[in-house]
Amino acid sequence: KVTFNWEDPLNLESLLNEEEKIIRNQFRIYCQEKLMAGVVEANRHEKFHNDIMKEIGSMGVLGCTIKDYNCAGVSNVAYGLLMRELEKVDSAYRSAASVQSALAMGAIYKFGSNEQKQQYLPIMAKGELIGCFGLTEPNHGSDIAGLETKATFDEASKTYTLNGSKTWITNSPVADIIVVWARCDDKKVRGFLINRKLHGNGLSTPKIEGKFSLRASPTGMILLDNVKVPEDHLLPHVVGMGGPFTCLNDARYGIAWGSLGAAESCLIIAREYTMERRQFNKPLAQTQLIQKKFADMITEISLGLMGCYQMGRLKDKNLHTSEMISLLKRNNVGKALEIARNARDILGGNGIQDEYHVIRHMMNLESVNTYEGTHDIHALVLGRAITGLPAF
Ligand code: TGC
Ligand code: FAD
Repeated sequence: KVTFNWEDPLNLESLLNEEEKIIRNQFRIYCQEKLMAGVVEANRHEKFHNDIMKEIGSMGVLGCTIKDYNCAGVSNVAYGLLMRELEKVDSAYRSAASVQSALAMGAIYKFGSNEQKQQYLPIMAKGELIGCFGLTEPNHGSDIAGLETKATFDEASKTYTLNGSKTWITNSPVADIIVVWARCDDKKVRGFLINRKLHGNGLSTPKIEGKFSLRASPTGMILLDNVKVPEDHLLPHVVGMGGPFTCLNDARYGIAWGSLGAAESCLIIAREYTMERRQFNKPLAQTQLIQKKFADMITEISLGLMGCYQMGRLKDKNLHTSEMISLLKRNNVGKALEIARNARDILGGNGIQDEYHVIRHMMNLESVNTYEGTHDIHALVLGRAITGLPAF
């Protein structure tokens, strides 16, 4: 007899292959036993342990869709399942993994030379070198095509000199390999790899203080004051904004899965809470308003996950478009944020206490809704696709 499982209403499990289930189940144990144990302290005291990158690297999670270079080469659905497990714990850990995998390793894999790939990808996959991705600038967030950071080439020394500033950069304070997108003398945008050990003169990456969101991973600036980068650290195989945007597609896809992981955690916590908590002589769970909220939550989560699954299979066959990813990133993060806010409300006063986790997810999702293209910017991407008229 087929029974309804509220934790997997549309039976996503039946669509996964054995390899995807095994990868997901092994990683779930690490996330729930190891990462969960430290997350409240990490969030409370803004602690990021570099060892976490090594641990998740040793499990094959970093750059896991990349074939070769000691990466796992798993399906896009497996990658999504891993991001979901990470974000069930905290969006900051998924963020760190997204940036390392999709943005930093992704830029090198897609646009780097063979030498750059050999030099950096295997050690980044192990989490022994941490990457970050510098695109946003103080004067250019959503309208990033106007970026002002400059790269000037000197023929005699065969070096580029980088000047400018990037802001709101995940992991920049702890990064060893800094991917920076800059405008060259011909006004075109290109990508550069700054190896902090080799090219650190003139580079600083101050942490942004006072963050109420993603506290378990550092966010900072990248300040470039005549930083010299040899020409062999230019990413040779891309020119123009298509470069960074292509990397963003992969990270946004991971966020679409991950954000629903955070939402699932909020639902589970809220459900357990209301089964125990009695008001007016009955469990809160036995009230119509609470049950309606749960019904809305499982509906949005399960529909969102189905969309992610379909997107992942299309991505494996290279049949996806960036608009599809905009649709899912926008909707899933928006729904996850709404679910977290409702779960917070359901927990009453306890909802604002970090030991109940929900407020942490809620505050994290505020960032997730903003970064990698805001909720409204993705609406405008879809609006342009529907009408043919750019309204940015
Ligand atoms: P537009 O004229 O549309 O395009 C310029 C060129 O880029 C190409 N392109 C894309 N290519 C691949 N994938 C995409 N998603 C692409 N979107 C655009 C396009 O084909 C064109 O190529 P070409 O060869 O014809 O020149 O660009 P636009 O200037 O009108 O901008 C459109 C808009 C607003 C959608 C875009 O600027 C945008 O996406 N803005 C949002 C900025 C953003 O997402 N920033 C993210 C920063 S990184 C980050 O947040 C990391 S958080 C990490 C974490 O912790 O998880
Ligand atoms: P703005 O672009 O100034 O937007 C402000 C508001 O205006 C938004 O609501 C937006 O939707 C709205 N808006 C903008 N344009 C329009 C329009 N035409 N019509 C209607 N509304 C509009 N960037 C990186 O490069 N690398 C990173 O690793 C990274 N990590 C991040 C980590 C965190 C915690 C955060 C918060 C941000 C991070 N970012 C990163 C930056 C992020 O991508 C930007 O914050 C985001 O793209 C939005 O840019 P902005 O903050 O400048 O907002």
